Amino acid sequence: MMRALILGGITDASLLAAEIARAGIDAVYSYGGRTRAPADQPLPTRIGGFGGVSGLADYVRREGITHVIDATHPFAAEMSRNAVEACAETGTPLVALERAPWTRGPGDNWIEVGDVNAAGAALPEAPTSVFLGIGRQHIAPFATRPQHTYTLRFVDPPEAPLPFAADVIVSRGPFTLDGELEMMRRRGIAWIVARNSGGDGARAKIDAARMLGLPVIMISRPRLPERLRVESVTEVMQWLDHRTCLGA
Ligand code: 3Y8
Ligand code: NAP
Repeated sequence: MMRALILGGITDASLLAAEIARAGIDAVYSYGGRTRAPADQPLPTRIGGFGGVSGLADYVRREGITHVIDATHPFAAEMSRNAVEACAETGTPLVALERAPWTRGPGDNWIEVGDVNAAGAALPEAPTSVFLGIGRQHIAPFATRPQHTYTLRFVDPPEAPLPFAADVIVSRGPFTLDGELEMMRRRGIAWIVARNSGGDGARAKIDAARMLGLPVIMISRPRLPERLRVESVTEVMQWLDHRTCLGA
């Protein structure tokens, strides 16, 4: 009897959960517990870590999970690595639902860097106004460049003092082009730092930067282990059908 575990946390995972619920497939949706009030899902939902690879393997065995879909954000690298290891250990079929990265288009002024430390180093020395569209967890490297005026955007209000002076917008997205243009103009933003998340929910800042002729420091995705990867909910549903036909 099929029972799927969705490692979720982003829009695509919510779209998948809706499709799985509509198909009447027995499944559990899992959040990491990063935000105070994550969006409701049409499936039984668990919140919080599993306890590393062994914790996830134990969960899979205990809960009789027969299929795992890693629908986490492309930068949720530790969760994705743990899923590959735990599924190998338990012999559980795994597929990753991972949207394509954004690609530079005509008019895009991108400086592509490998990680958030390199992103800080790519900023100019002279004081300027920077929008950090990279959330809350990985902003420490910018503390070594306090000469800039920073605008941050978090899902929830900051609980601890920030590592550097900054203005915080609290908003969970998805974001609109008009909203991003208005924010950047009003704040006189001259540089944008972004992660190459892909998808539509955070793309508006990239389009706004192009329209305003602003440079974007684009952090490329972490390398993930080899695993079966699809880019659409439809392909995940076909994979589930196929596995069921095989009686897997
Ligand atoms: C908890 C689930 C929806 C889902 C919204 C998408 C869109 C906005 C792109 C910017 C970039 C950022 C951030 C972002 C994106 C959507 C989508 C997407 C980027 C929620 C959610 C959870 C999280 C966790 C949160 C991180 C943070 C990252 C903000 C829910 C809203 C910056 C990633 O405070 C914290 O600890 C937040 C942590 C991981 C990155 C970071 O390191 O701070 N997402 N985001 C998930 C969980 O607990 O398992 O609360 O409902 C989901 C969404 N995040 O349609 O409503 O692409 O799907 N989320 C990045 O790309 O750099 C925002 O502001 O422009
Ligand atoms: P991460 O660094 O890859 O994972 C760190 C640990 O958090 C994992 O080892 C696991 O703990 C726990 N975890 C992460 N995602 C989980 C999930 N969906 N269900 C249960 N436990 C989870 O993760 P992250 O980058 O902080 O992302 C956390 C969540 O936010 C994910 O759901 C992700 O999809 C979502 N999100 C992340 C980003 C981003 O920029 N990283 C953007 C949007 C949404 P244990 O080891 O204890 O199991």
